[in-house]
Amino acid sequence: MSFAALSIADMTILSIPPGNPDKIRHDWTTTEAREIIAAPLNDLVHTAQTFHRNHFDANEVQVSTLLSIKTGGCPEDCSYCSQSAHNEADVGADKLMSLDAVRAAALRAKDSGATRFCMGAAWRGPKDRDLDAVCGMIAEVKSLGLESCVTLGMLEDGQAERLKEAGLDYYNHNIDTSEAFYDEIISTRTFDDRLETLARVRGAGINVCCGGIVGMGETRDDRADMLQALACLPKHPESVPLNMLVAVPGTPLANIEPLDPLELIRAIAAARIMMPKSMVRLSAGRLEMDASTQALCFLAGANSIFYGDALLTTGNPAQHTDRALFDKLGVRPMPSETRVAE
Ligand code: SAM
Ligand code: DTB
Ligand code: SF4
Repeated sequence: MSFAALSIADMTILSIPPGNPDKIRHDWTTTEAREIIAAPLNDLVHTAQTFHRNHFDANEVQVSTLLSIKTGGCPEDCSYCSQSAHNEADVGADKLMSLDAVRAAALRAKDSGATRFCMGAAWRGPKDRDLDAVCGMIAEVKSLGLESCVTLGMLEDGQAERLKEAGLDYYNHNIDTSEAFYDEIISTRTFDDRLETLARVRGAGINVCCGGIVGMGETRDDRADMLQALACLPKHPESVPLNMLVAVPGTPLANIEPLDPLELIRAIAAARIMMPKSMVRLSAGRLEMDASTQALCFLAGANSIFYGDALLTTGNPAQHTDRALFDKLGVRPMPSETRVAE
């Protein structure tokens, strides 16, 4: 398939009302994905923006706030991560946060305009007693009228069902990179382990938030292959976070050469074309990006961000900076709503 053919096909599809399931494909080939991500940038961004407008208000961006409820001391060896006990980053190992502290943080997030509250824990997977505590946190977040999301690592049988029962809206579990590059980044689990947890989350009827990281030394083809894997899941993830690596001192990737931001923009545009109804989140790495790069990310189809001064262990733009960015771009926060991709 040539990219030109994709654009022509899209013109036909555009006359179909938005939401037409015919447009949602789960049979992308890696050849197609690699052609799309490498297309001339103007064609790529134009097509992505056209797809974007078919399903979304192009001036709305969903706003999530992130909280690390259990920081550091993680047994996994993810080479990008400050929280791995295998790495030398300057992050201690904390205990699970109290329910009161979580409630207070969720209230602050709500007051500042976030619609989704995401809680992250540095675990390989939750123990059952940890899960009880997290279920209490989810119920609390829901009672404030916020959407809830957690990322707790790999799940065992029955754990996803318990989270669903507690009212969980989204589970974040990233495939992080292509299957071929996976072993270069993590050795304590496999790509298939991640897919297994994603299937458990789906099976329990929880929305899936799944994406990855760019800038870890992978090739453009690896980025295309990662997106192809996401777009060929039985159902597209409702939310696709694309993180630009935050190179943390003390991690094996600390001194890696920064990736050209245009490569992130290409990845976002390809994600938008291949998973047109998913929310694509411009996630980690915004602190290092200028307003023009972020504007291009939105033009390429990103429509969600993390809002608040911190991510998990690293920084994020100050809230007043993001409000100024939204004003400058004429972007509005997206009203709360749980979207369902296909
Ligand atoms: N421990 C759980 C897990 O790995 O699934 C949840 C927390 S983990 C920090 C969530 C995701 O954050 C990772 O899968 C990775 O995609 C992203 N992430 C972690 N450190 C990052 C970094 N330094 N730069 C960019 N993204 C990062
Ligand atoms: C995701 O894809 N990005 C978020 C969230 N899911 C949990 C985490 C970004 C972490 C960035 C590095 C840090 O702050 O430690
Ligand atoms: Fe642990 Fe998650 Fe960090 Fe990997 S990414 S070391 S699993 S907290």
